[in-house]
Amino acid sequence: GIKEWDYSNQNGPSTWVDKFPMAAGSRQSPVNIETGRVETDHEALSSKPLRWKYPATASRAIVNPGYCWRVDTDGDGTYLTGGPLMDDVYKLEQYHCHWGCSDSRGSEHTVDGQAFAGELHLVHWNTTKYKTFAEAAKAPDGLAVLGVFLKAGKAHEELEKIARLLPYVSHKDDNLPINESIDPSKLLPDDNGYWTYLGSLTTPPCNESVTWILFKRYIEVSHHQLNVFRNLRKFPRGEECPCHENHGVVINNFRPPLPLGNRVLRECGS
Ligand code: 1SD
Ligand code: ZN
Repeated sequence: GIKEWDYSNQNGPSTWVDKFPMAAGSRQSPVNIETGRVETDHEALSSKPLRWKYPATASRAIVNPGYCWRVDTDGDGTYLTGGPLMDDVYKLEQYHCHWGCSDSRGSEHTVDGQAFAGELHLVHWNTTKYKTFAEAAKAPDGLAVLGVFLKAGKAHEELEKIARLLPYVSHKDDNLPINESIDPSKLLPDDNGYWTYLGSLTTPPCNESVTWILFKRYIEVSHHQLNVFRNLRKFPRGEECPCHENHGVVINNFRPPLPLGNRVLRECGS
C-alpha cells in the first residue's frame, strides 16, 4: 500500500503539511535544543519535582504499526505529575521508539545540532482535565511525552526484553500480548535532569498538544539492539514491498527539527 504519510522521499515530513495542516503550525516538534539558550527556571520547575510511577505489569502488548515499534500499556496505576505539569496527573498510554539507519542518527530532538542513535517516547495523557486519550490529544495541555535519547554502547537489559519480542511483530499490524514484566521506569536514565517546552506530536496529524520533557542523560543500547529495530517491516505479512527503498524496513523514522520560534526551552537539574 500507498500510505497517507511516512518517512520516504515521496510522503516524508516535508510533505505532511499538504494533508495535515497542523504540521505547519508554530508549536511543532521536534526542535533542536540549544543548550546555551535554555532558561534555568529553578523556582517554577523544581518547586514541584517531576514524579512518575509505572507498575512493572503496565506493558500489555507490543505492536508494529509499520513505522516504529510500540508498547501499549494499561494506564491504571501509572502516573506522571509535577515539574511543568504542575498538579495535573497524566497516565501512560504507550511508549515507542524512533531510530536511524546508522548509529549516528535517529533521534527526533537534537542537542546543539547533534543527533542520537534513537529516541524513546513515553506518551501520557492528562486525566485531571480530560476523559479519554483522544479528547486529550486535541487539547493544548492534553499530552505529556517523556523523551529519552539512545546512544550506541552497551546492551540495555530492559530494552533487550523488547528486542527479543520484535521478531514476533516483524510485519505491519502484527500485535503480540506481553506476558512478562517490562518495566517502563527501567527505560529512563538514572538522573532526572530534563529540558521542557511546549510542542506537538511528531507524527501526523501533528497536534499541538504535547508538553515535552526530555531527559538530559541518554541511555545506552547496543548496536545489535538497534539493528533488531532496523529489521522491522513497513508492510503487512505476505505483502510484497512495492517500493525498493530500503527493502521495506523501518529506518530513519524520525522527523527533523522544526523552528523553536517564540517558545521558551526551560531546564531543571543537570
Ligand atoms: O509517533 C507517535 C505516534 O505513533 C503516536 O503514538 C502519537 C500519539 O498518538 O505520538 C507520536 S509522538 O509525538 O510521541 N512521536
Ligand atoms: Zn515518538
